[in-house]
Amino acid sequence: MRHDLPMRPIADFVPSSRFSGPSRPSRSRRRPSRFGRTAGVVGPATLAAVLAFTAACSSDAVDSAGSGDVQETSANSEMGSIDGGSLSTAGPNAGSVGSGNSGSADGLGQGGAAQPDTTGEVEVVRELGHDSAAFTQGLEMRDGELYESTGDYGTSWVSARPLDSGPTDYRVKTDPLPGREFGEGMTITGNTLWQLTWKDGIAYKRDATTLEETGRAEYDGEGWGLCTMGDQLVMSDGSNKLTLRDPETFEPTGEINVALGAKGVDNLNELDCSDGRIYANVWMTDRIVRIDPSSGEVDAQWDLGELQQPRPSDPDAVLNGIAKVPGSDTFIVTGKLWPNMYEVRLK
Ligand SMILES: [Ca+2]
Repeated sequence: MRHDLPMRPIADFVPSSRFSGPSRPSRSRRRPSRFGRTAGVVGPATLAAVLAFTAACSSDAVDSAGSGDVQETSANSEMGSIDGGSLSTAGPNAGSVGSGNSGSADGLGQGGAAQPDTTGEVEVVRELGHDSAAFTQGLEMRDGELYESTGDYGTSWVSARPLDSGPTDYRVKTDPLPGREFGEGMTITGNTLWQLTWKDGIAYKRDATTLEETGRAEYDGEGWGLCTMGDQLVMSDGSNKLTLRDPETFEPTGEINVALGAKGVDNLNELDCSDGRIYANVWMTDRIVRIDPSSGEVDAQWDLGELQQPRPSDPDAVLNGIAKVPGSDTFIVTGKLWPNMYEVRLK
């Protein structure tokens, strides 16, 4: 199945009426308090991580998003603008984001910076089944298998199954976390899988094949999304700040503050690190943004509001879950409690 979704203004996919009722289930997450930072990258380790990530991705850099209408800026040219890891909003596009006069109709500026009110094209390649009991918090692919972490109290597990298997034909699925813990995003680095918790401050370290627990780490603040960027982990906490972490110890090593133009992009949730970029679901919207890790700038964004319609009635059943399909130019995307996943190209 294939159909192309029309572009529409971003104003059309800010939280819709189905999310704005007077009461929201208690398990829903509340808006965090940390807002308002502008784009930037902090810390020398950040620079090293970005450079390593860019190098690691150079072989297939921007192979998907760089096609079609998307006009990429050379990551290397932006790397050159970072000076000793200090806060950077430099780069050739600084100041152009949101200026309203440098963008093209595809949602990107001439230099690769997104315009606030336009989006890229979403091409749906095919529809797949998804476990509608999965409160999706993390999605990632490795060796042809789809790994998923889920949330909510009592239903926070991690699973793995072949991508083309039935939606509940799991090769392995863990027991739920203790009922007081709320699972969040996950990522695989080497043979380790890290699983976050929302407010519990615990990152579970698991064998990536068996999903057996092999250790734990503690962290401050909330855990939302996670992905692996070269030799660093990238973690979201619901604000516009992404924290870089050591993949062995989980210790923080740097930060990326994400903005579109001069405005911080809050509620960054599930993440995918690929193509030299960080992709993020924006919680409670149908929006995926693409972040340049060297600057924190959103350089493209997409509206996935046409997927999984009609949506499940549960107000928590929002878009969440993005995983690059290795070796391809497509992503698997889904939502919490959705009966379907979609393989898409984000152009
Ligand atoms: Ca992911």
